[in-house]
Amino acid sequence: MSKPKVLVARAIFPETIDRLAQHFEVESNQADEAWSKAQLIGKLQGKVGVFTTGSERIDAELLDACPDLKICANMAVGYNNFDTDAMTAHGVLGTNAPDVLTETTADFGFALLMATARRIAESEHFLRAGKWQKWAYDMFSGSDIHGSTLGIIGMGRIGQGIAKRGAHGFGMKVIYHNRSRLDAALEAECKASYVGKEELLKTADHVVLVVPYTPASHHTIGAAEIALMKPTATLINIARGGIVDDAALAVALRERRIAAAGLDVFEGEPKVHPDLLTVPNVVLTPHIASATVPTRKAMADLAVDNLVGYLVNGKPLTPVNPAVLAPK
Ligand code: 8YV
Repeated sequence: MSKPKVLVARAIFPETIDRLAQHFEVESNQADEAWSKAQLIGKLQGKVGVFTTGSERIDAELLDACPDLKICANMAVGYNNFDTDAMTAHGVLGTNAPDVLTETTADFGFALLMATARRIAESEHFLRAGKWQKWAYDMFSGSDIHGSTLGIIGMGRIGQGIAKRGAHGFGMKVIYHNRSRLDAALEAECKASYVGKEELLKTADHVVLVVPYTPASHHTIGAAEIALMKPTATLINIARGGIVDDAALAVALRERRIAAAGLDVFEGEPKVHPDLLTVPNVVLTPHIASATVPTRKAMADLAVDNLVGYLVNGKPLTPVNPAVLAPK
């Protein structure tokens, strides 16, 4: 009997392809070619499953053109590349890769916060450029992490990981804002207090964004929100491009309305707003918050488990539109 056909849209660990090949006829993209939407649609003909990363947009146009498709397995916890309503309407399941990246991503959020507040990247560029001629009392003075107030917007699993690191490791006072309040036991575990968004922006020394991207969270932070922040504050975005108005942030950084920002995600990435590239008080990284080898392997494994789970055993592990699974 011939095996079901699946497509892997981006280059991935060879062992991921090997695992898939045990169950499926696999077409891969180990050359990591940039496929246009039309090319992706062409490759998906006859495929029942696709292994995606956050970069492939799965929408009604693609689904209309790919009638064989049954499942899109994202190697990412975020799935704003999926039009889940259109997928559900087409009977196509989406899965994501939660949990396996929580601690790694929280580590990175904290690293970016430290690098930003303590001006690590900016001072390293200064040193590499041969500008370090003498010590000075105020050279690259930043702001403290320990004992300061950490404001987290988006208190899901990654937000909670950052809260615990701040409260337990650095004695920070942690405040958070979220669509819904955590239960008392979780708040106690994270040593975090719930506040309104405005209060958070006004009182936090460091604001970390960890909300999923949806039309409602678009520009959660724009000029008006930045204006509420302390002039000494830092802003960290490890969530998604589009959560911050990057153009407004660049202006605020240039005018020193806040002290600094650390960004791992960008509107329209991999393009970066040109004004962000020219302001010194921002740390820029290319969407690497989950990038450790064990975590990326675990994310790829979970995407494979979802493809096998659904297409072979009828039981996906982490569906994002479970309505597709409901008995008709
Ligand atoms: C991924 C991420 O590496 O999981 C997510 O939502 O943002 C990252 O961990 C990226 O989306 C590529 O799949």
